[in-house]
Amino acid sequence: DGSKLNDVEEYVDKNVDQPKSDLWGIAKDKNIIYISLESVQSFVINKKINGEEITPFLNDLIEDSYYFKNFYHQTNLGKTSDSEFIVENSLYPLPNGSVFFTHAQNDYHAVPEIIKDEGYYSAVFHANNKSFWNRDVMYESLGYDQFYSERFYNVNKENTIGWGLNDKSFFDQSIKYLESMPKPFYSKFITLTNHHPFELDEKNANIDQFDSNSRTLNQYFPTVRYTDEAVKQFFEQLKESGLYEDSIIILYGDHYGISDYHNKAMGQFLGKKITPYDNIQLQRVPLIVHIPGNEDDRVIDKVSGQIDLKPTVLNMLGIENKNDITFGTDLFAKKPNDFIAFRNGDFVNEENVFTEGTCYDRKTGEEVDMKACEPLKDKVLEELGYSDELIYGDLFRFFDFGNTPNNQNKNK
Ligand code: GP9
Ligand code: MN
Repeated sequence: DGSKLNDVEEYVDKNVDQPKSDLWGIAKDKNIIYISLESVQSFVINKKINGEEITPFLNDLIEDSYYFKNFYHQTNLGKTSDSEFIVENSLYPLPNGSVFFTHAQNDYHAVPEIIKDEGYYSAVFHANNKSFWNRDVMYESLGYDQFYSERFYNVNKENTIGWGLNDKSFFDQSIKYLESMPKPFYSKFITLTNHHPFELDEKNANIDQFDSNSRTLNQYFPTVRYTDEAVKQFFEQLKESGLYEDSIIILYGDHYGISDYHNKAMGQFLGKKITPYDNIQLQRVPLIVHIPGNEDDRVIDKVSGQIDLKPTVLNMLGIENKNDITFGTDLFAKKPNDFIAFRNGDFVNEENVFTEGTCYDRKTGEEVDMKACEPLKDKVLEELGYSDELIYGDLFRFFDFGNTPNNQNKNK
């Protein structure tokens, strides 16, 4: 009922600030191109293997972009689908199962729906079966106009790696759809090649494997490199097609690729013993915001997470979205985030990392008195609970967004 919604609104009004940043409106009427980098974690950025950069293109791109080096994925069992859910809604994923499966018929107030009223066309590109993660159903609820799934691609033995169509062919075959789309558009490309178990034939592997007792970690580096090369090729094609200048390109890692099961090998690669603190720090994934022609490029070290992308993008587009419920805040706004919450109640803020019941100093990784983490512990659980209530109760049904008169899944 509506009274529960009041509680959530009250909490968000009190606790989630929505300041405007200097970048307000910088993307006005531009295309948005999201690239979801399958299983890419930040620990590969600016790192080498046998003298070779793992991600030479991303490393270069970072020099010419905003790079958030303390950006965390916040996904749970829904993996890629959770990352999509968080990014589009600025809500948390569910504690058990993928919300893409369990609550696909809910009312949402996702970015594709909000920007439809500003004349934006929206599409997802992902060369997997459309019903994987129940995407075909969920994308309608999120307000997407078009889903270029596997059936829009020519997939054969030659262009298949691991789970399906390789990333290079995926981008190559996508560009014609992108060119013919109504402008401005809001688009999302979901890569696939760098997926567990990170299989890659020798002729496509352009850097060495790592040498450890973990086959998974060993194979990870050449497939990450493959995706890096595919993204490089995509940027070239965007430039050739003339779309590049009018677009803002946002790349992010969807979730970890290497689980803590491989900590011994990971410790060998990083040259240290992996502690619970390190396990949290390994949940960092790259976030690169590339604005063609922008000279204000820098590395931003504030603590941030996937939950912040929706308000960030809406602010960049210059869209007033006052009447909404989001748990994240604009990444470019001055005020630092209070905290980044993980689904199990662990959290990170500027000072501390809290995990496995222990409080750490975020900068040094040293254990500190629990007093430092105590005040946020309950607040994080409270916030996760409010997000869950919204989803379980389908509370957006009762919400008056005010600024969007026709927000009822217009693409249905
Ligand atoms: C499947 C792709 C990978 O379509 O998104 O899914 P994941 O296993 O990473 O959730
Ligand atoms: Mn994934």
